[in-house]
Order: sequence, then C-alpha cells, then structure tokens
Amino acid sequence: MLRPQANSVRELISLDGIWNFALATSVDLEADPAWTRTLPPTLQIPVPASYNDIFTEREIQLHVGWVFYQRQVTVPRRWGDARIVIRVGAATHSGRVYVNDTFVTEHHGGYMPFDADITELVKPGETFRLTIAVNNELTWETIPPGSVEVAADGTRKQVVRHDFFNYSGLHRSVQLCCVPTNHISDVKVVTDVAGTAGTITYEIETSQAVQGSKIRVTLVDEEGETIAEAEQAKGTLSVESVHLWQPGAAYLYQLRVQLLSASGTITDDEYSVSVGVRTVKVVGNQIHINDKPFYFTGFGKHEDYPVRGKGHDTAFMVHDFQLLKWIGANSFRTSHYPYDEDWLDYADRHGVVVIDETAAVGLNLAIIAGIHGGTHKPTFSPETCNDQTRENHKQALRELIARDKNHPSVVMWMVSNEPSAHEETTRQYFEPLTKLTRELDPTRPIAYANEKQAGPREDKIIDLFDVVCLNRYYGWYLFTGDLAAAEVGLEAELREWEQMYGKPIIMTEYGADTLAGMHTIGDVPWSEDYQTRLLEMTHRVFDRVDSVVGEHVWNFADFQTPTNFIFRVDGNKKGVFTRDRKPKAAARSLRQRWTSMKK
Ligand code: GCB
Repeated sequence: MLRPQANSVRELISLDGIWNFALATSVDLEADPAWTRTLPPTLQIPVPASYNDIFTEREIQLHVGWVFYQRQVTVPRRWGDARIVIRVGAATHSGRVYVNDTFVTEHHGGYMPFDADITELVKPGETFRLTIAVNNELTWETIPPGSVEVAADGTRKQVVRHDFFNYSGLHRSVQLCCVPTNHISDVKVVTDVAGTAGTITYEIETSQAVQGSKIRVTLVDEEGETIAEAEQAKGTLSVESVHLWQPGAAYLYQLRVQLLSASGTITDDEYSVSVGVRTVKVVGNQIHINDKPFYFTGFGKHEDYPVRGKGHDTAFMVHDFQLLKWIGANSFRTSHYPYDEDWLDYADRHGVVVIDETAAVGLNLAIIAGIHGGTHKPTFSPETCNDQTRENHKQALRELIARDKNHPSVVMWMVSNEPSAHEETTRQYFEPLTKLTRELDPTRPIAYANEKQAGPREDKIIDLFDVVCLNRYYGWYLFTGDLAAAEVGLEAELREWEQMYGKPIIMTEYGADTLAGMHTIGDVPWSEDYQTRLLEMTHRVFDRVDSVVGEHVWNFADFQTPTNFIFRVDGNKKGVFTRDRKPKAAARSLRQRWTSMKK
C-alpha cells in the first residue's frame, strides 16, 4: 500500500479534527451497532489522539473494549469518476470502518495504516456518515500480546505485558483520497553503490495491466535535473557521480513514476518516491553504512506525550528531532512499535538513522510490564503465545516492510523486543519469522532486543540474527547503587558476547529512572547525578569493547506506563528529557560525549 499523496491527479482530504465519540455499551460489537445511528455530540474528541487522557473520567481512561468515532464526510463533486479510498493511519489495536450502515473493512494491529476502496458506497457531491469502531483489547494472539481479566463484578481490566500505557484510539490521521482508477499500486526501490556510481533498482506495480498505457520513470536530483529515464515497470537506473545518502548528510533523489495514456499525452496517474542511495552491511563485528563503520548514538523512544498520549503530533515530532540534533544523536529506535510515517520521512530528509521495530513486545512471561516477576509458564505454548500469535507476528512483519521498505533512514529491522530467548520453544517460534523477514528484505540486517535472562550462554536464537542488540540495566536493576560492581559486570558480559559470537553489539537500552530536580552527592538512584554517572560508567565500558557499535539510552523522554504498579512514579522516568522535553543533567553529559565523538 502506498502512502497517500496529493499531486496533479491524486487528491487528499484530511478528516482530522473533532469527531463525535462514544464508548460501546457492550463487549459484543453487534449488540451495539452505533454505526447505524448518528452519535450525539455529548462526547467529542480530537483525531489524532489517544482518548484515554482527553477526558477526566476513569471509565474512559481505563476503558477496555470497543469505542466509536463518528463524523460526516462530504465527497467533492469534482471526484466524478475516480476511485475513492478511506485511509486510517492507525487504530489501536484494531479498527472497523463503516460507511453509513455498511461495514467496509477491518484491521488488526494498532500501529499500521489500512485503507479501503469505498467508491461503490459514496457519491461525489454527497455526504456520508463515517464511523470507525476501535478496540483496544490485547489477547495471547495479538501483537503485542496481553490478556483481559474479568473481576467478580464484571469489570474488565486489560493486563499488558509491556512497560507503556495502553493508549488507545485513532492515533494517526484519517484521510479521504481520490486515486485514479488505473493507478500505481506499489513502488519498490533498492539501491547499491559501486565506486562513484550508484544504482537504483525499481519495481512498479499497477492496478492492472492497463491496455496500451505506458509507464514513464524519471529520476530527478535535488537541483531538479533529470538524471535517468526509463519506460519499463522494472529496471535499474545508473547514477554516475552519485550523491550518497549519508547519516547526518542526507541527499534525496525523486523517482517520479507516471502512468500515461497510449498516446503518451495524458497522465492517468503519478507517484513520487524519495530515494536515498546508500548501502548497509554487517562486516565482521561492525555495521557499515556506505562501506564505512557506523557508530549509533541516540535513544529508544516512544510516541508518548502529555494529554494526547500516542496521538501523532508534528510539532512534538520536529522538536524531538531538534533535541536529537542538539544532543548529538545520529539515530533512534522505534521502540516498541512502528511510528507514524512522518518520522521516517523526516529522518530520510535529515539523515537520521532508524532501527525500525515491530509491535512484538512482551513475548516473555517472566517479565510483566518491564519488570521481572511474571509467571514461569512457558511463553510459547498452545495456552500462551501460540501459532496464531506467530501468524499475526508474520503479518506485522509483512506490513512493516511493505510500508517502510523504501526509507533510506531505516537500516535494520527489529523483529521483537525482549522475547524469552532463553526458552527452548522460542526458537521454533522465531525461525519462520527471521526466514520471512529475510525473504521480504534481503538488503537490511535483522535483530531482536535481548533481555538479560538470555545471557550469551542461555540465548537460543541469536544465530538467527545479524546484530546482538542488548537491553541491559547495569547499575539500575543489576548492582543497584553500586556503579563500581556494575562496571565490572557489564564489561564481563559484553566480552562474553563478543568472544562467543563475533557479531556487532548495539546496546539498545541502558539507563536509570531519574526524578528531574533531585540531586545527590553520592550514588543515590533516582537522582539526576546518578543517571549521569551511570551513563558515564557505561560509556567507559563501551569504549573498551571493540564490538560495541552503538549506544541507545533508554529513554529519550519520560513516558506514561500502566498506573496499577507502584514501581513507576507517574510513568517511567528513565528519560534524558522530561515528558515535556526539558533536559535532565545527563543531557549535557551525553551532548558532550556525542558531539565530540570521532567514530
Ligand atoms: C526494558 C523494556 C522497556 C522498559 C525498560 C525499563 O527492558 O524493553 O520497555 O521500559 O526495560 O525501564 O524497565
């Protein structure tokens, strides 16, 4: 599916803004078919936004099950004979779309777009009632997994297996699109470099083999000069003296695809893709971008903001990118789910490197919401994460790679965060997933984020991946308050990974919860001074271990977590910035390190 685009033949109408909103009165959606009636404006809600923190009622904040979003939409009269498509950026965790009384489509997975052709159901010049039902329940089969507990009084409670609040709703833009009937349905590009020349191998899919229509492909550089042209649906374009897409120095060509009428004079459809020419390779214990070792500096992030929860916000996004630049970060990980496509477009444009993660977080029964102490039942079994979970995980990978394959900023696929890699059955679960990921994209390395139970001797799956990504909390969950012992422990573990596997190592999480404003002379956890010293200790170790090729602090900013645990204080406070993006003391220390790094 191509991201909607407005151009000379395609049009877009944003349906963002205020919608009418209601909680479903029944667990069974069909028992409360709200789409068949007009919802009163008693509750109104902005789109995009999570609904949880918009209202003051606990009943809404902690609601489990279906909710309804509804608004009226008018189709422009001028959209006469075109194809009309509705596109939902994300409905977390599943969504169903209705046009007037008619069911149109449904989608599972809360962080991916979906669309549907509604041409037959609407008329240009007329208004229709659009209802989107959104469900936030997580089960053993969903990605991410979770379970719903029902109390004696019938109250339903969502148990999540991950350390972030179960924000729900329409988190990304909803759009009404006008696409030509004969249209371009997909464009795929893969780039390579040989000496000073670059190649762009492309593949175009169209809605059908339109009789007599022609394809025209034009590659344009940043000055607007045409560099190469072609007339086939598949091919390779060569670029002499190529401008590479480099971390910190992006260069984007435009690949303009046109579908032309037989005479070649009328454009049936057109679509442009930004292309960054670059290569990514794992070479021994290093990761090379454009044949040069790359060292990752940055963070694991979250899409998480006050009031709007996981609702995408371009002002916050651009500000976050400015803070990344200020602190000297060259990369980030989309922990723990794929982010809004705007993040990747912006990263492409500004040369920021991205590790792109699926929503497969929490496939580990020994951990509950980020903390040890879950049950010791097997994680993968018919009663827990099962064959259906794996099928849904495969689908999540297919959708992620289909959506993000063309982004030069994306250099690695993160298949899962902290699965129980120490359990025997985990391998059977992951082998088909890594095989599928490599089939879908043989050009990028793949990884999973390892949790400490699966140390170098216990891990059953690391050979299926290219890079060792470790989430480790030496000085926080391990050797709490004792940075000297933490330093010894961390170095010993890293050296073991290095010697046993010889792969590049990225520390994808390390850090300390920190209450902004708390200062101490000694090593006292929760103080700004302790966070700073813990990060500095960790960096001393990284600098001594050759295979460490990246450091992503957990987390960029403080973020909201489930509210039924006492080990989080109004959220996870491991941010280097507060939730409203104020720097803690550690930010200065990181900035000092990252802006003076030679690597
Ligand atoms: C982890 C998880 C992350 C948590 C973090 C923590 O290992 O990957 O989601 O937020 O630990 O702070 O405990």
